[in-house]
Amino acid sequence: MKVLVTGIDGYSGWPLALHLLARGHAVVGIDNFVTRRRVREVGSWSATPIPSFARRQAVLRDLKGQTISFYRGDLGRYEFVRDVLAREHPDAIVHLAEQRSAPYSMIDVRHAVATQTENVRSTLHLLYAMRDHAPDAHLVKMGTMGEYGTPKVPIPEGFFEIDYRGGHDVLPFPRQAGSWYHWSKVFDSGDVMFASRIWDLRATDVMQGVIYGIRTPEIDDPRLLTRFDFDETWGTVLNRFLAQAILGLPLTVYGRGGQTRGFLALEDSVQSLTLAVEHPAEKGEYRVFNQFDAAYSVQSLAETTVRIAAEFGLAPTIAHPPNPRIEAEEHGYEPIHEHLPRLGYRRTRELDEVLREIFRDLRRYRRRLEAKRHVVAPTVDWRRGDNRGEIGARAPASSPPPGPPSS
Ligand code: USQ
Repeated sequence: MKVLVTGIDGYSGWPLALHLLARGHAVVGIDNFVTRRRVREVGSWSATPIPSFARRQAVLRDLKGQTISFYRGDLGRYEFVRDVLAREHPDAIVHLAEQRSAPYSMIDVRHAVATQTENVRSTLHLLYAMRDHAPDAHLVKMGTMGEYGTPKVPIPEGFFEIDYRGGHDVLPFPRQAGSWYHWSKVFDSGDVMFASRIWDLRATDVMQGVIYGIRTPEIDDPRLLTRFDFDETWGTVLNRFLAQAILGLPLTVYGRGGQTRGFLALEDSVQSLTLAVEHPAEKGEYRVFNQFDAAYSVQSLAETTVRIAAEFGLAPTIAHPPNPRIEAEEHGYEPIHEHLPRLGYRRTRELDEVLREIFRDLRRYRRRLEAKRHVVAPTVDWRRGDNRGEIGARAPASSPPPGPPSS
């Protein structure tokens, strides 16, 4: 198959591209490198030194003889999207190129509006370009489990049966997102569902949980590493806990720590997306996959991190700063996860094993973590309208120690 990966330079996009290539697919990529810029905007960088995309392509060619056709450009420009689809005619499009951080979207009105307009616009541009230039292609759209919130009933995969005042129907399950970012994904879901219906497109909306991890089997050389974010805005919770443990900072469990989410190792996320690509939806079908392995509370993940950290001679403590977010801190969580296992999905990575792998890798990049320790603590507060003054406010007066140039 020919697979177009938008956001190919990102945390998930790059390992996905490597995996698709390893399975014999042709890969075309798009990126505008906005994540690299925005991570710099909050004063941070990837713990892993990641080369430029051109260098990534060259390394891939030298090491594995594989090539990626790459278009640098912005999905916010319709002509660009249209031209790539008209030229490439992909069989599948994995759309990862969206602003992916909840805290970033909550910084202030500019960041909220940028998140929602960019995310919704890029998806609409892809849908229109598919309609006219790749009507048989299958869109695998990255959504989020966070669209559903934390309701007191089991969370189905997209749709549920309902009896109401004598009527019966199968309807989209209600969405109760928890940030402007998560709401942007809700709007996308509505748009993709509607476009599939009116234009007979194929689409899979992936409600993905929180990802953790640093490696996939194809990342077998340090020059092929993907980015690893750990700052308050771009790092996901478990990756942050590991960075905090190495830095000797307390693990920041927000509030009571009963917040429970579905989690997934990077490698298994790549596996799931590949399964979706290789088992396309039917024409006119809009299907929803809940994509996670297991649900954990934030507190239990902090405790697991402490246990594994001890194997590495580290003794992190757990702190409970006031929760900067507005979210339930004690709740049930029962999401359903049946579609992917039916397609052959099996969990390949155990939590403890992945944490050990991250510790081993991150210790090598300790100096890069040290250089940015001032952007690890939470500052973006959901209650405030303007958080700009807080971001990176703990920056040291002297400049940080130099590290290898990379984002
Ligand atoms: N949390 C802490 N301490 C921290 C960071 C986070 O307790 O230092 C808590 C948060 O309050 C939240 C949970 O951990 O309850 C998850 O936070 P997160 O930052 O790891 O994840 P989130 O903001 O929900 O977003 C991430 C990705 C996003 C993806 C989403 C999947 O950034 O792209 O869509 O996970 S989900 O959470 O299922 O919506």
